[in-house]
Amino acid sequence: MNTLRLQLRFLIPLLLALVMAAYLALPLMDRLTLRWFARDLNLRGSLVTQTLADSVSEGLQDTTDARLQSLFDRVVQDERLVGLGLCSLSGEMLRHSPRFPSSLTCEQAAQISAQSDAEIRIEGGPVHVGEHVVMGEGGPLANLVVLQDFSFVERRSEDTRQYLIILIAGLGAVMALITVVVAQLSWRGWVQGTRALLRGEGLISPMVSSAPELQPLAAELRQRLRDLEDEYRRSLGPEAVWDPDRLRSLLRTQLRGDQLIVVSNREPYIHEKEGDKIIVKRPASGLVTAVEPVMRACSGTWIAHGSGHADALVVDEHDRVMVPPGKNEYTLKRLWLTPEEERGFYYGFANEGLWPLCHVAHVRPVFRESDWQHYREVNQRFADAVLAEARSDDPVVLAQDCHLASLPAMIRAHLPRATILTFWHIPWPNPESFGICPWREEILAGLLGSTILGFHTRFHCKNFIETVDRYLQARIEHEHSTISFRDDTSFVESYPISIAWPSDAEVAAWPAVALCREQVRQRLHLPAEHKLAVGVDRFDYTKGILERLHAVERLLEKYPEWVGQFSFVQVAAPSRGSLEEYRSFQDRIHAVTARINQRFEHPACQAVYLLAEHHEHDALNELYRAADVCVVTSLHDGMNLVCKEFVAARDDDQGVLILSRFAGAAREMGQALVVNPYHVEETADALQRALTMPAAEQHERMASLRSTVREFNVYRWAGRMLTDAGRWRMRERIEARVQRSRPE
Ligand code: ADQ
Repeated sequence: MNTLRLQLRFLIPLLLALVMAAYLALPLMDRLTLRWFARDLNLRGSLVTQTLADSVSEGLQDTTDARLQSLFDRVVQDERLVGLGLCSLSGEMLRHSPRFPSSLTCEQAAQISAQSDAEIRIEGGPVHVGEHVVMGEGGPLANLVVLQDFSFVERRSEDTRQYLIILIAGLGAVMALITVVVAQLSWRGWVQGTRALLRGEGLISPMVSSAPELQPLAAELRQRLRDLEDEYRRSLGPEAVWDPDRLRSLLRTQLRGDQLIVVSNREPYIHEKEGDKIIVKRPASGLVTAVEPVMRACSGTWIAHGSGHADALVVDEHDRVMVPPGKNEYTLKRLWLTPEEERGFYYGFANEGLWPLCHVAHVRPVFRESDWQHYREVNQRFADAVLAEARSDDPVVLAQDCHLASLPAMIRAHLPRATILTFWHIPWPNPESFGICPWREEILAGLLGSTILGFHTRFHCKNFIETVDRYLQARIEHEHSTISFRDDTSFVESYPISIAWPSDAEVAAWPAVALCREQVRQRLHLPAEHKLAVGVDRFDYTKGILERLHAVERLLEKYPEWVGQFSFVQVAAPSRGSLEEYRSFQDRIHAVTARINQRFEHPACQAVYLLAEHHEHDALNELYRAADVCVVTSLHDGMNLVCKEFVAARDDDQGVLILSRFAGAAREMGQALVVNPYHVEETADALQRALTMPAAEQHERMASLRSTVREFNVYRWAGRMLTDAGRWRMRERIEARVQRSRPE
């Protein structure tokens, strides 16, 4: 409808101009035609007069007039010649043919003949009047008045008028068609160009749109977008440290208090029964460690699988419970899974399939059709829960991790305006490795329902983009890191995750480092000066626990003076114990620990303490503060938060971090002793170096690590993602406005 209106704007003036042209051209054409024919008839009249001159001269000498009469009768047999009249030089009618009008005198004929059209109307129709001199040998003899039929001129004029009207109408139609097509094409080019600009293409590189006439406007739009972005950045305040207040203010201003919904498989609080009492546990999970402080700062709703035995006892009729217990800062909405669903979705597809697939830690992924079915069904149930919780058609949804790869597209199908931020907490492998997943296209298509897709490192982003490039028909714009697939565009970006930096009040409440050292050593029956290294992990084969034990064994072998002087404490939270791969791995760790302890048996201590149980946060903090060294030797890790927790716990600026180069954290924590965990000798040497590192060097390294983690904390992680989401929403709003004003 709008397109028609736009086209009419071109067409109506065009048609008016054509009608005007026809209106002016037709009388002009008539006059011209009349003049041309009158001139022709004049020439013809002269010719007739010249031809008859001799016969008229002889006829004038005949006193009976019979010769002239018979000459005139013969000549006017020509159907175009209506009549002839012979006038004397003094203007007297001497003779005329029978149809010559008797009312026409010689004087009148001379006057009419002098006019440009020289036309009169007689009984048979219009005639042309021409007066021509009849020349004799001695000069002019008389004037011959020739009357010729003029009606054919009118007929021809009529024909010409018709042809002219048809020509103008045809010309109008062709011009209208060209106008419509050109207007339509130009409009498309315009819209494409404007859209490209709104996507930010024109901001960095010159416009690649098909509408060169947009160039002058592009500069203006670019300027306007830059102004808006500057305004946006200014409103965020100076580049200060990110903290809960700043995050809250970001939500209030940039996201205008929009609803925030987090979705993950793992819940942040688990209610369990202990005798008659219900207790609350925090799961050992990097995801929970990172996302929980963000939720506390922003309120909102967290949808997760209710996995605790007493979870159902504490929720309301909508399966909701306010958490943290006693503080009630946000809503936890629990979703219930049957044991079969949990087996297929969580243990099967996510943990036996995607987890080893993405970590490439030499454990074969297992893909079962039934697991995939469960995975899809459970993702759909999470998506339905999001739809049920959404209070508007454009909530901000934070989907977490590899358990929910299909979720973004499922939400997008019903809430096309939602801003979906998906964060992939584990690594993303290269295209070849990912290619072995039988449902690789479906997984990628599901993730590309996200508005923003986050990974810990640029390297994982690059791997993801290359994987999409390999397996999907999608448009990738590398310079802007966007992927357009079907009708959606996703922005792929790295957001290194972190921890909540402890507040001054929290730190003030911690027991002193000396006290922590003493208590931990007492608990393990160790002397006060005993050196301790710690490892804290979920009991998972990707964490490099076995390689770490081998390194400890090599240290004691290579530097035997440490036997009886040094111990390694491994805290391992039971994880995924119902999977055979995990059970056999855990058995192996127990066996290797026993072997090492036997080999380096000493009356004062064990070489390795394996504490295979869940620890509360305070207990872990005490251990971090008591340790001389923290060892993180993941074979492959998205980020790893343990190393950051260790650093945050050391307000005494002491302690040494040994960190695997295959953990995402190694990219920002260069002051650690970075090792290749597969290289046992290198890790053993790093242990030796850490145990003998002078306090001054420890201080220097730890202070630098602490300032990095303090600045790059989890509020910054969430803040950067939400800032990008805010910017994206602003662009979408502008684009929607352009769309609304765009003709259909
Ligand atoms: P995880 O592999 O679970 O998560 P990781 O970064 O190693 O994460 O953090 C584990 C968390 O569990 C830490 O907060 C730690 O304190 C806690 N934890 C470990 N052992 C524990 C125990 N015995 N008792 C209690 N708590 C324990 C995934 C990715 C990581 C990524 C995180 C966050 O695999 O690479 O860093 O998500 O994105």
